[in-house]
Amino acid sequence: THAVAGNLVVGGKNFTEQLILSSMTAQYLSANGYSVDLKNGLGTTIMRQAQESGQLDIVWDYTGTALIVYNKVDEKLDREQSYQRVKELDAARNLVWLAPSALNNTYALAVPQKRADEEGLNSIEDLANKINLDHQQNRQDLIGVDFEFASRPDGLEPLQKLYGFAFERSEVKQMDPGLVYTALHNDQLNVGLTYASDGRVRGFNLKLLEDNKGFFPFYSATPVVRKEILDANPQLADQLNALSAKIDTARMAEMNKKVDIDQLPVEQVAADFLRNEGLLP
Ligand code: PBE
Repeated sequence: THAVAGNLVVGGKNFTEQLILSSMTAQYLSANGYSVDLKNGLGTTIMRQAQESGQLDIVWDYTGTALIVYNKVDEKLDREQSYQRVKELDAARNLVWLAPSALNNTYALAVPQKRADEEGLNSIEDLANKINLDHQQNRQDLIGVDFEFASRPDGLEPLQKLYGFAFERSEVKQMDPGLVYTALHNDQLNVGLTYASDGRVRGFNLKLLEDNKGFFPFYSATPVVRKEILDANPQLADQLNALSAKIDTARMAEMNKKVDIDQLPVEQVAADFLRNEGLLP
């Protein structure tokens, strides 16, 4: 492998929050004297493989994703237990989970608030009852999901199994995660898969259905770094932990909204946040 002090590769996934977090991390570390490459726009599995094989040094990943998708743990764990378990499991692969942020980006099923009010939808259980009734009466409903959710072990199939309902294949529309919000907003879907910290949840006045059976785990966003890189850069862990300490769900949703609703550039939103928090000169 190629751990060289001062030359860091920051990775990121392909949705707005990840573009912001990875840009923020790259700008922050550059300002602290590191030379940094940024490689974002990756799917979850690709990003993970790239980090395991040493092509990415630093990423932001989510505890629930590591627990269920990478490690196939199906035990129900609370926030702290999830973090500890993932940290332990990844230590064996020389990947270090630094301090978790207070950002919990859970998946959520959402409907426009207006429709939630009209149809009395508060929880996923309410949705399941509605879908079952509609199917009995030969009515179709459409759900929009991103490509990962359609096949993840923390995704659509196991969720439906727990709640006792099932969309027909023809009722499931797979699309880019960002398109779900627009389609919901335009009444082209009955229900959509959203990310709780996405700025368009509030921007488009969507109601997140309560996960009343506790299907989803905690998804604490956390900097994950190859151990070799931390060993070669003795200040890096403290620096990334200082950044992680500034991030929570409300602040992240606000940044996501600035990009997706107000249409500001990712780099600018990331830089403004760092400057406001005193992390950029
Ligand atoms: N999440 C919600 C997904 C995408 C958004 C954090 C659980 C993930 O990146 O793993």
